[in-house]
Amino acid sequence: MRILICQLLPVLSLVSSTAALTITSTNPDSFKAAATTAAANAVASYNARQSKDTPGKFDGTWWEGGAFFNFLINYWHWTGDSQYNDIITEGMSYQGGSNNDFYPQSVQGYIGNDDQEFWALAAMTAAEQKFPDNPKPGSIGWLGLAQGAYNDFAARWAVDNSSCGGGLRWQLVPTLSGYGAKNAISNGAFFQLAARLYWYTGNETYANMAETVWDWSVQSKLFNNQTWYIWDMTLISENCQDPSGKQWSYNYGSYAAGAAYMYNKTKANAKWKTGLDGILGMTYSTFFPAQYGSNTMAEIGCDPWKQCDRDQLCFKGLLASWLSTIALIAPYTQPDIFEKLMASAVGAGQGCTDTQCGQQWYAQQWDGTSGIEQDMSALSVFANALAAFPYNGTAGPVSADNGGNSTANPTGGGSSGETQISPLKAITGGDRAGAAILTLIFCGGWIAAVTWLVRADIF
Ligand SMILES: *[C@@H]1O[C@H](CO)[C@@H](O)[C@H](O)[C@H]1NC(C)=O
Ligand SMILES: *[C@@H]1O[C@H](CO)[C@@H](O)[C@H](O)[C@H]1NC(C)=O
Ligand SMILES: *[C@@H]1O[C@H](CO)[C@@H](O)[C@H](O)[C@H]1NC(C)=O
Ligand SMILES: *[C@@H]1O[C@H](CO)[C@@H](O)[C@H](O)[C@H]1NC(C)=O
Ligand SMILES: *[C@@H]1O[C@H](CO)[C@@H](O)[C@H](O)[C@H]1NC(C)=O
Ligand SMILES: CC(=O)N[C@H]1CO[C@H](CO)[C@@H](O)[C@@H]1O
Repeated sequence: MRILICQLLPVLSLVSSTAALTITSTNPDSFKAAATTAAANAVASYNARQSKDTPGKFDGTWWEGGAFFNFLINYWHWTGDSQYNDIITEGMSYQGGSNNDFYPQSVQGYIGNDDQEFWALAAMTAAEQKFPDNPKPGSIGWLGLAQGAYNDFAARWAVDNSSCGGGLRWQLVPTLSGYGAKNAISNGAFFQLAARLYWYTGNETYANMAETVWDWSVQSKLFNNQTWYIWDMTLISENCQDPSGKQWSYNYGSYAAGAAYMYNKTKANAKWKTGLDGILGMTYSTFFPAQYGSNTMAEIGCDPWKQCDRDQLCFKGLLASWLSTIALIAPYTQPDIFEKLMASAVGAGQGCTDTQCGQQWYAQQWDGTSGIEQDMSALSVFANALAAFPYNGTAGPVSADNGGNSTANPTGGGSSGETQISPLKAITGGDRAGAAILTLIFCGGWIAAVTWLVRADIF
């Protein structure tokens, strides 16, 4: 399907205008119009997928559905266009699974903690932006689904604390190479989920978990709380003291947003303010490079060479969504964040034609790449930059004591044996080959290199 999209879109572009999506930073309607176009293009790809009989499931990847719905919820929130709400509700409820924790049977052979976390974070976005709970009788509220997933992660953390003194593994399936790693996104996204559940519900259990994950991340050397450099990966075999890997924007964004929720809920506690400022500073200097004007977002680990894989193409969209929220719950960050979101949206618009968006937001023209992931990230920055308009400043996230009414389900997930997946179970499931290949790419090859033979045997 990925190949199909790549072949299809350039052909379409021949018969349609190649004009950019022009955004004027003083005109919110230009942001809305660009978001509407990018959303339509992304949804058209979604509707054309081969796995369309399974709501929410992308071809060849599962986690991206979580990011997709997160961005479509943002789109609805900021533009008021509800035309995609039914597919959002259908996909998110379906992938909630029978255990109400975004760990459906169909994906248990191949997904990692991070994959499941992106769905849980999308559910938190739904609750915080008042995206209506699924009205179908028996449906679990978005808050409840996020709580179910949280319970899984908390259970995994508890049974697995003999290595590295805590931390979530990257992968869940012992036969996948990432099972031997504890990485930044799995822990950063769990930190953020715990912080958001605390922010929404006020339940201190979530605050304690958020603090535990943050403190562990510092101890493990995943990030340094003096320089605020965030590494991608540590290995259990090295007691998580061997940080390595490239700089990725979503690692920074996941921890920064969690710190912002903690900052807001604790009424500006210094630990969270220091952490938020530190990580944001690194985020700006790393992912808004001076050579592109210091305000236009770039995934510096792959954009310059147009070498981003499908996962990496989504990271800018995630960062845009998180920055937008950070600006609303830590208002002192608004001058910096709004300037960067605006410039990034203008740049992303220049990188699109009417039918597709590229990946280099700084190129000032379409860069020749296309795919649902490029459309998704562009959609996110167009929609989430709308937060910068003054009359939108009051449209920040809501919590249970401030207008949020998503239904809780504090006992979902957590107890279904996810923590004890057997290796045998891991080799069933339709997407195993695709997942393995993506996993290898995502890992940057260095773990993969040593385990390739083992994996090749298995798959
Ligand atoms: C590990 O888990 C055990 C049992 O749940 C608990 O008693 C212990 O304090 C935990 N250790 C760490 C380092 O979290
Ligand atoms: C807080 O959340 C935890 C974890 O789900 C739960 O066990 C506990 O009962 C909750 N406390 C309150 C006061 O709701
Ligand atoms: C950094 O982490 C260490 C160890 O957890 C802690 O003692 C120190 O207070 C932290 N510093 C900052 C600036 O948060
Ligand atoms: C927390 O967020 C609200 C908006 O949701 C904002 O009005 C308030 O100032 C924030 N608190 C702090 C300490 O920044
Ligand atoms: C939440 O409030 C909205 C109105 O703001 C209402 O339409 C919806 O039914 C409520 N949802 C629940 C789960 O009570
Ligand atoms: C949620 C919200 O308030 N959205 C508004 C943001 O600004 C645009 C442009 O004026 C409005 O159309 C949206 O309704």
